[in-house]
This record gives sequence, C-alpha cells and structure tokens, in this order.
Amino acid sequence: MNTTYDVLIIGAGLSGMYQLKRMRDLGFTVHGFEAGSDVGGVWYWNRYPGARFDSESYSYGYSWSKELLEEWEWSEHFAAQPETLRYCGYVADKFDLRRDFTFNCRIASATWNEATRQWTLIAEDGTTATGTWLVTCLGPLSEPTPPSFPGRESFKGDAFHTATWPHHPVSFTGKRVAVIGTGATGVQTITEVAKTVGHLTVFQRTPNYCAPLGNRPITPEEQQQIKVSYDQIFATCAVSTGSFIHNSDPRLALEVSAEERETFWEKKYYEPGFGIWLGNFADIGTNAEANVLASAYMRRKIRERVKDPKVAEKLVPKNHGFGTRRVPMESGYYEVYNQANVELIDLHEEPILRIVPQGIQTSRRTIPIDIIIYATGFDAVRGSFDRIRFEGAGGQLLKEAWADGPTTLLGLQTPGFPNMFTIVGPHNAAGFCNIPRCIEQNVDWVTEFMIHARERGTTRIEATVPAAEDWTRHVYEMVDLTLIATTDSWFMGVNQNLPEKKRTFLAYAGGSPRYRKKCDAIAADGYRGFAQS
Ligand code: N01
Repeated sequence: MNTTYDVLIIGAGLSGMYQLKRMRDLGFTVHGFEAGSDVGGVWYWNRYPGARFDSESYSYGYSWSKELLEEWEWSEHFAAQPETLRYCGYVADKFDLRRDFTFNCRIASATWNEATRQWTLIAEDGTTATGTWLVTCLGPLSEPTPPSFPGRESFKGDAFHTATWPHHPVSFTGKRVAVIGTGATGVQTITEVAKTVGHLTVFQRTPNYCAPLGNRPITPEEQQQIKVSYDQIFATCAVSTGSFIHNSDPRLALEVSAEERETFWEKKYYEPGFGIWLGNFADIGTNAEANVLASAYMRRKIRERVKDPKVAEKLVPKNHGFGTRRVPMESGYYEVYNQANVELIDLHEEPILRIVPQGIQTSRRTIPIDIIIYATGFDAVRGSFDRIRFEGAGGQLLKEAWADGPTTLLGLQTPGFPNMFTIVGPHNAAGFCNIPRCIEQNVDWVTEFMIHARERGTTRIEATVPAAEDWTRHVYEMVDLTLIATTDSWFMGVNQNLPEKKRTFLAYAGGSPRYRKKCDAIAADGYRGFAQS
C-alpha cells in the first residue's frame, strides 16, 4: 500500500467525507483515517436514546450533489440519529468514499518534517502515512468527558457515556436508571428513557432553557416541496447568522410593546426548531436588558409545564440568560418531571459523593441504580486535538501552543503548524453553525487554497503570527459584543471535569456570513496572512 499522499485526512465524519471527495475529484492523492469502524463521525458515536437533529433535516444534508438531494428523502423534519447515520453511509456508498479511508485506526501522532515539507501520521496500531497537506476533520465534540466520581469503576450495573453508546439496543424497561447531565444530550436522553423506564433519577447541576422541537413526519407533499426548494433553503441558510433557516428578527425586544413581545414569543416558542433562539428579537443575545425579558418568558414556560412548583423551581435557570448557552431542543422534556417514576436531584442541594457498586451515593443517601448514563459532555473543540500529539515546526506541540487559548487564522490554521488545516477548528464560524453548511464552506475554502498552491508549485503554507493574532483579537471582539461570554459553557471552553483547561472562547460569534466574507477577502488577496513558499 502506498503510504505517501498529497493529502492526509483525519476523521470520516461529514467534514472528512466531503474533504476526501473534493481532493479525489481534483486528482490529489488522498487518504483518510478514522477511529470508528465506519463513516458518520458524531452520528457514528452518539447512538444514545433520543439522539436527533436540532437542525431541520432538509437544511442539514450536503448541498453539493443535486443527485443526492433528489434521491435522499428525510422521513422527519428533525431526523433521528439512525437515519442520519444511514444518510452518511448512503453518501459513502454513492461516491465510493470508503475505499480511501482506513477505519478502526486512531491516529496517535502527527509530526511535521521541515526538510521534506510533509506530515507523518502514526496510528495507535502502528499504521503510518505521509502527506504534504494535513486536514483535520475531528469534529468539535468528539472527546467525551465522563466525570471522575470516586468509585466509578466499582459500579456493578451498566454505565455508558452518551457519546460512546453501545451498538446494541439497551432496554430500560423495569430498570432503575440515572442520567447525569442536562445539556442538549441529557435532555434528549432523559425524554426518551422516561418513556419506558422503571424509575429514572436525573442529576442536574445547571438547568438550561429548553424549547420545543416541534418534530413531525415529512408528508409526501412536503417532500415534493422540499425537493424543489433546495436552492432557496440553502440561500436562506447562507445569509443567516448560524446558517440555519432561522435568522433573527430585525425588531428589538426593547422597542416593541410588552403585548407584541408576548405574541411574538408565543409564536416562536411553538414554532419548530431554533426559531425561539436564533429567530428571536435582534437584541436578546446582545443586550442584557432585552435578555432579562426573554429569560423571564422562558422561565414562565417552564413553570407552566411542570406541575410541582418545587420541581419547576429546580428546572428554572437562574445563573445565566436565555440563549447564552446552547438551547436544548425537546419533545416533552419538562412533562417527564410530572411522571411519578421520575426524580430530579439538584446537585447543588444534594451532591454526588461517589459511585458505589449498587448505585450512586449522594450527600443524603445511596440510590440503587441499574444503569448510569453519563450525559456529561465533551472536551469541546480542543479535546480531539489534544488527544493527538501534533508536533509542528521546530518541535512545537499544538497542545502547548494552545494551552492559554488557541491563536488561529480563520480557525483554519495555527502558526507553527504549516500545511495543516483545521476544518471546524477553534475560532471558526463552524462552531456556531448548522454545521454541514459551514463544513462545506471550510472544505471548499481549503480546497481552493490547495489548488492555488498546486498551480504555483507552493509546498508550504503557514499562517503568520501577526495575521493569526489579528484574527484571534477579532474573534474575542466579536464574542464580547454578545452575552455568550457572561456565562460558562462549552463555547467558552469550560468543562468542570477539566479544571486544568483555561476558559477561552472556542467558536466565532460574528456569524457565518461575516466569516465567509472574511475568508473570501483573504483568498482574493492572494491568501493574505499566510506565508507561502
Ligand atoms: O454536553 P454539555 P451535551 N457532575 O456540555 C453536566 C451538541 N448536541 O453532550 O452545565 C454533574 O452541553 C453539565 O453540567 P454543567 C450541542 O452543540 C447537539 O449535552 O456543567 N453534572 C451539563 O448539564 C450541545 O451543546 C445535538 O453544570 C455534570 C451536562 O453534563 C453539545 O452537543 C444533540 C458533570 C453536559 O452538557 C454538547 O451537549 C445533543 C459532573 N461532573 C448535543 N460534568 C443535536 O443537535 C458535566 N455535567 C443533534
């Protein structure tokens, strides 16, 4: 097997698959490596109960093949994980992508050789490959973080992190189940598990503002309509801040009457998808006073839906404003707490002390449990990079270079790591995006840059320090215009299971249209800010 390529790719999720296809179509020799046994990335790993899109299905699929758009039919407005994984497999079959991936192959190190201007990858099983360009397609949420409760290993029942869910079905019927974590994943898991569980105990540290997803099957008429509307759907996504079909309302919450606000919010709350978050008044994400009003509305909805006022109070977020963290979308989440067989534990009142063989010991009691589900999130964005030993020019390690927060140019390159492109890397608009839309932009931009290099005989591309510092400053300026930095979340690089990680903003809050414009301007200017030789 030839182990030297023009392009090496790590990851066979939506980014890796598209990057591989583009490279191959353009005649680059390319090979990809994937830790899982098949394509799909986040959809391959996250098989937890209730996993499904928060993006409208038809706005999520790849846009680059008319044939694919014509052939594939989503069954629901917000498709469930098994269907999305099937979609990834369908794409891989249709474009014969698997033949250029090595599966079950976890890359352990990537080392830059200045003399040959090449990267060498070494996998945990000893597989090696060398290439001129390295494109990381690791996904922002690929490194799960189970909490380090003492006694975790002593547990005699089944325990799963949602992101490494087993490939076989798990039954909850008659079982005593614990779910730890109430982020977007926990909310989906809890709602699904509650349908069949014997008894469910939910351990919540920080409540979130959750909103109805409004999922339902796509009717045949809608299917026809979707097929003829794809150009319009993608055009809508292209001009919206997060590349969703929802974009903020031009009106300001503070400028309209209380009555108008209420009517608008009632409409948005019950509308399918992220409308209540991303299609809200333009100022709720930037103006603290407007945010207080929106937060009060969302709190009221929680209190209306949960029968026991004491339980409702636990579910009401108090330490952050609506939309400053990711809004979990739900399908009956709050009503779960009206079930007699569901208990909510507020970890601030009753912390977990340790896991014991028979269950979970809190400060007040030992709760017998058969299955523990850790919905405890990820070492976001940086985690999947930290896991691989990236050694750049002069022996510099990426983990060390990013220790105080990444410095990147467009979230696509880091000084000191030539020829390495980070699709959905830190400081990239893709972190805050209906992600395939931004993945396509990232991949296309990087691909164009490689074509540019090939035409000019360039074999080394490296973001310069001043350009990367400028971009990084801009990233912080943009987030400071919003309320996101006022609270802790994975956007802010905060995961309390990783106290050693420095709090630093990991996405780009200026919106995907602005990001795309900046990328295009840099390209039009001969890839300004990138040293090329
Ligand atoms: O992870 P999270 P997630 N003890 O970090 C709690 C995407 N997504 O997997 O908030 C007790 O948001 C933690 O508590 P706190 C989406 O972008 C997409 O839910 O730190 N609790 C929190 O409640 C999302 O934002 C979709 O106080 C502990 C939870 O675990 C991202 O994935 C679906 C704990 C972690 O929440 C991540 O979501 C699902 C501990 N030691 C997710 N450690 C779709 O659109 C952590 N927690 C399809």
